[in-house]
Formats: sequence, structure tokens, C-alpha cells
Amino acid sequence: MAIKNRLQGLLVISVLLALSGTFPGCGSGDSSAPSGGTENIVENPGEPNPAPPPLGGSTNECPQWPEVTVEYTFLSANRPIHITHAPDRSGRLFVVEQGGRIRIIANGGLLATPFLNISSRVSNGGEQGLLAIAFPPGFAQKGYFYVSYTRLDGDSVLSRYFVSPANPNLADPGSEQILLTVVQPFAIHNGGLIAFGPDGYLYMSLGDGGAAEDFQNNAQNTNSLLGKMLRIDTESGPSPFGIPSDNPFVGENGYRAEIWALGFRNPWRFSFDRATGDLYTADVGHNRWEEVNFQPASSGGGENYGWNITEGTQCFESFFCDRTGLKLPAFQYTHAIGCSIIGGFVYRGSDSPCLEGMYIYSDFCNGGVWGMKRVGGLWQSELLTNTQLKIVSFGEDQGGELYALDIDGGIYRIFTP
Ligand SMILES: [Ca+2]
Ligand SMILES: [Ca+2]
Repeated sequence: MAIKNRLQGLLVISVLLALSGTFPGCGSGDSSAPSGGTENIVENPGEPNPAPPPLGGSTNECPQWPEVTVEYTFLSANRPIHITHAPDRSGRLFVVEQGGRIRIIANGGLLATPFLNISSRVSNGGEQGLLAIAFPPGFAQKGYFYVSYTRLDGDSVLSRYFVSPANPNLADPGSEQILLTVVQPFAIHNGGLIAFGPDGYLYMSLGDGGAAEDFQNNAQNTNSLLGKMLRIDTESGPSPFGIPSDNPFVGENGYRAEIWALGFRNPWRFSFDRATGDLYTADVGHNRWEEVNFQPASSGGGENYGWNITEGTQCFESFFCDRTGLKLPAFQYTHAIGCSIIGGFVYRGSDSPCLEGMYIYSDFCNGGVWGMKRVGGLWQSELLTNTQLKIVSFGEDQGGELYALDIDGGIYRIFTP
């Protein structure tokens, strides 16, 4: 099971676990493997060894990799698939149900009446459904928000909905304004997360469209929005949206100007570090590697994250490929460990100070919760706890505390005891 690769810019530590189950359509079905011990350290030969941490006198009492608790909130929804908060200081959490409803958690309880119900417009099941909600900066004054879903014919939709002027816990299903539709050739690999970046632009992840191996070559096709991260101006641009003038491919022949980054297989989850603005995009692998991609806040975009030339750091189904110009993952793990990475968040809350600055993620196929961070400039990751959950998403509340969703219904809180 030991795999060694010496590749520039990488540190790979893999923790082997027992696992079971498959994410619907995300992985390629490689879903069982033996368990084992800690394995697989790949150090970056191109960088000097980091300085050792100072010894003694440290006021930091945290273990390097603290154990976390994943605690049931006693709240459940029907196939919850996305959870987030609104930037309106209301303290509410919004839980997206795959079937087409959005529920509100307020004052520790789940409101009986959905915030929005568009079940009749949504294809549902597998990787399809109502996939995400995003609130623009200034939401409290604007009174509208965005959703991403797959419509009845399977195509991806980004649209805007308005909150009822009379009731902040109720949106108007008749208020839909469709901003963007993207043809989906197959039911799987839709991506579909939307989130506002620290720059006030809306980011949307789209998978390669589906079918094995991206044989349509969508992720590397710069005329296609599939297999991309988009960045669009929904707030100050023309209708239905504008293109930020500093998008990396503006004015380039053969490129869709919405593209911020390319070369993704199924970037199911991405997030911005709320303290630094760095972007973490977890790309679900085919049958060998699950990866976390790191883009510093200083990036101007335009990265090519490799699929389907590469899977993880390796050439995809080939001994040789041209990796020139490709951005390799910050961290990857093999399908000996999992089969569908569920990207999370860099923890910036206050309840669990030992998690400060650590990127938390999971894998749908084994329910583990891992931490990832740079130690001396090198990315490292360790298992923080095991669960028996089918974790499908993480989310942050207003204060930066973390939640996890089990596709079977449960809503969980993550913290260090
Ligand atoms: Ca698709
Ligand atoms: Ca990649």
C-alpha cells in the first residue's frame, strides 16, 4: 500500500482507514480497501527543511492535531446537502435539502415552514438536486439571494430569488431570475456550489459534466464552462451578470470569460478562508486520488488544476503526460483511504481555538474528519476523528463555527472538546 512519489511542492501524508460506501456517482466506484497504519510521506525535495518549532515557553497548549467531536445537534433535514449562514447578523443557518427545499435553523430549532421550496423545478437524486445557496454582501438590505440547482432536464441553473418583504424567513418561489444555465451532458459531475468570495464576486464550481474519464474533454476545453470555477459579477454588473475586468481570460480568443480556473473533475466543495481569502477547492477523484487544491488570495486566477491530464499529481491513465503549467494539488490521498473528498473550511471560529487556521475536510466514503495545515511551509494532514456518517458537506455559521451534514439527515456540530 505504500506509495512514494517525489513531486515538487508536495507533501503527502496518508492515513489509511477502513471504509465503505460510495458517493453517488462522484467516485468511480472504487470503494473498498483494507485498513492499515499511517503511511506515505512524500516530502518536497525542492524546499529547505522547515525550522523546528520553538521548544519550551510556548503558551500554545494545543496538540498539533487535536481530536474533534462531531456532535449531533438533534436537528435533521431531508437529505441535507448544503448549510451556510446569511451575512445579516440574524444568527440563522440555512440548510439546503437536495429535493428542493431550503430550511432555516433559528434559535436552535428547525423552522417548520421552508424558506424556499422549488421541488417542482429540481431534478433530484444522485448528484442532482437543489445544490447550494449563497447570500450576497449586503444581503440584509438587498433582500435577495442565489441558488444553484439541476433543473428537470438535468442542466445546471444559477438563479436569484427574493425574500418576502413581510417575512424574513420566507422567500418567494415566484421571484426567480435565471442568470445562467449550463447544459449537462450526463447526470453526474455537476459541481454546483456557489459562494461569494472576499472580492464580492460570485464563484461557482462546475464538474466536467459526467461520464467516465471526461471523454468529452470538457475540463480542458476553455470554450466550455464544465470542469471550471467561474467568477462573475452579480452585484454591480449588467443583467444578468457582468464579467470582472480582471478575470484571467477576459478578451482571450477561445476562452469563456467567466472562467476563473480550469481542469476540475468534480469540485463539489470549495471555500474561502475568511481570515486570509485563500481558496481551497477539493476535487473528487476518478479511481486513484482525492485532492485539495490551494489557491492563495494573491492569485490572479487562471490556474489549470490538471484534470483530465492528471489525477492528483499523476498522469491520468498514462505513464507520460505534459504537466507543464498545471497546478498540482496541495494535498492528495489515495483510494486506499476514501473515494469522494468532501471539502470543508479553514476553521476561524472561537469555540475551538486549537483548530484555528486548520482546514477541515472529510470523505463521503468513510466518514473520517481530517485536518490539514501547513507545517513549516509543507502541507500535512491527519485524521482528527472517525464517524460512521455519510458526510456530504460542511458549513460555517456567522461566527465561523463548523457544521457537518449527513446525507441521511443529521446536522452535526464540530468542535474540540
Ligand atoms: Ca453532469
Ligand atoms: Ca487536479
